[in-house]
Amino acid sequence: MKNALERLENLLEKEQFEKIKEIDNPYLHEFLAEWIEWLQPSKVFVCTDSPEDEEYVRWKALYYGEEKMLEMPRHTVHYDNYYDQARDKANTKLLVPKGVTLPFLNTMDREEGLREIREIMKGIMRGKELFICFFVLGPKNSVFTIPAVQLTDSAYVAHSEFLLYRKGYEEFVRMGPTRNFLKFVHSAGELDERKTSKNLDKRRIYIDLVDETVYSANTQYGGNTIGLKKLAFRLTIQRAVREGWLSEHMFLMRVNGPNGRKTYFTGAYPSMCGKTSTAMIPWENIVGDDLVFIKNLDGKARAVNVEIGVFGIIEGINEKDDPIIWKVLHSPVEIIFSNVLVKDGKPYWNGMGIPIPDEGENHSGKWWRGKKDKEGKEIPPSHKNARFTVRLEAFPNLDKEALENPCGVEVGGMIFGGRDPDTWPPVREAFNWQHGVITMGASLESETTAATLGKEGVRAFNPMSILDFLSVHIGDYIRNYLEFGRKLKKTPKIFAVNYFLRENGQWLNEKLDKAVWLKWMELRVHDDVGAIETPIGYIPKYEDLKTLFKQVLNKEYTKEDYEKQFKIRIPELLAKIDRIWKIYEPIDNIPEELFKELEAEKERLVKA
Ligand code: SPV
Ligand code: MN
Repeated sequence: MKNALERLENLLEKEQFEKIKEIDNPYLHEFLAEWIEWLQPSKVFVCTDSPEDEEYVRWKALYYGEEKMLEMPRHTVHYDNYYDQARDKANTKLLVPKGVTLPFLNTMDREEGLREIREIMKGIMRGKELFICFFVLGPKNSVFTIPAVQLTDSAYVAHSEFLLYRKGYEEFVRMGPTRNFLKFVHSAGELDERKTSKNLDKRRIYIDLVDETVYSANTQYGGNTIGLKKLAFRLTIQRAVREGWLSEHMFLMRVNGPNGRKTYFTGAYPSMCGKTSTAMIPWENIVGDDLVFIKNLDGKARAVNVEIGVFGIIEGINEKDDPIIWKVLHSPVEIIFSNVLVKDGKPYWNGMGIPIPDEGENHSGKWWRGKKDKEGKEIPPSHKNARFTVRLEAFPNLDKEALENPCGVEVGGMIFGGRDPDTWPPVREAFNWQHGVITMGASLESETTAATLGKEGVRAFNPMSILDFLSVHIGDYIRNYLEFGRKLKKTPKIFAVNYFLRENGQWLNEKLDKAVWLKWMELRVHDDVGAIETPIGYIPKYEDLKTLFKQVLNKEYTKEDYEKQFKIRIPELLAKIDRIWKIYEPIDNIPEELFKELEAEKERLVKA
């Protein structure tokens, strides 16, 4: 039997083989040889960190028709199959050894799952080109760095990754023989005439937790395919819980306090609940909008952005509310638009605040004109989950130093937020780490959105906004969180926000009010303002908010609005505690502290 390197020499053209040979890693060679033999691509391209190799991928995305050029230089559009434009939760499964049960999570017997996915992927790349790409998660040369290799036959997926992640070929060369890397194998499968995945009945996303490998087949939507994003996230959560750090679904941003003070916040919100738009508030500074690693370095919680780009929701982005994103989307930086409306080479989307064409190419087909789909549903101009992919360096408000710092930045505050119509006030602060982790993070509920396939607007339990991605037992996950805080010399303050309070069908807040909550939280991190103690934590005083509304938004803030927004909704809060209690109660292995905290909160509410 030939060794892996010899097999690769046979499988690859000379120039490509030379690139692989540079990496002295038999584990990588074995993985590559096995999968190239199995997938049977007709051509293989290996991406080093060179600009030429990246350019090759970009060009191939156009050549194979997965992307099309738009009028603005460096802008392209990509379409996914009409029924493949959000994460497919039902077909995303964690492959676990026999006997392992993970509450809430979609698991499958590992042996069986591997057999099925291998069968689906056998020869799936015949007639196609395979791209082998190397990236790292987190900054390079740091305690946070995690290397990863991606195999994909989608130049769109590879191109997206070049916008979203730091290049990692040199890192693989430097590392030499190690098993310490994550592996992703993706195939879009057979494509239709629009170059979108055709065999959706065989769409599968299988996450092998044992071998730290993710397989994704017959899908193109980024959340199902971009290996380093939500697929890697499952693997890094598992590592984090084993090793005692945090891998979270959070933005990372700088809030600018008085006298040039810089305070960093992380924020965990489910998809489509204001995460990106919070991180993009024009007068604050973004570091990242989706994923962070947080480690205890010298007793302090320090965070890095896992990524260097944004795969953001485009719906509702308009010049007034999102001036920075708006400007970036209209400048000639490299951007992939997906599932938007295109007319005469220009992209349009729902809620962009200007009149848009009533016909053109969109996510439903080559010619859309207010038609209905097979289910009789009206098709809007763009998909609700239509997205843009762009590097963070395009944003003038990027905190570049924080993005690149190998030691990350100290976290001053951690925010949890969901889409909650009737229970939580717009902002409040936890009494302490444990109170925040349990009654805010672990008790988060949010209405479902178009970011996943399925019904929208249903209140759903979503602890730490992570449930869609969790890969370990929820009890272990929460225990790790509590333990992480206990070991810190200085814990970040924990806050909860809710931008979605409604009364009689009316929003109680305007879109930019969140900018005021942020400034208040910044002041609280440094104990610069007082607060009112309530049964569920500390809430702002009216006078402080009034001043901040004036300073930040030049807006009058009435006592009447304050009272409506910040009244403590006791029956709703009690009902919520009951719901959360019932969710955790039947599960084994939930930390005792969770029930104690919930009980204490309930008592405070009953007495109030
Ligand atoms: C999200 O839905 O939370 C996203 C996009 O950030 S996805 O890659 O689909 O997860
Ligand atoms: Mn996300």
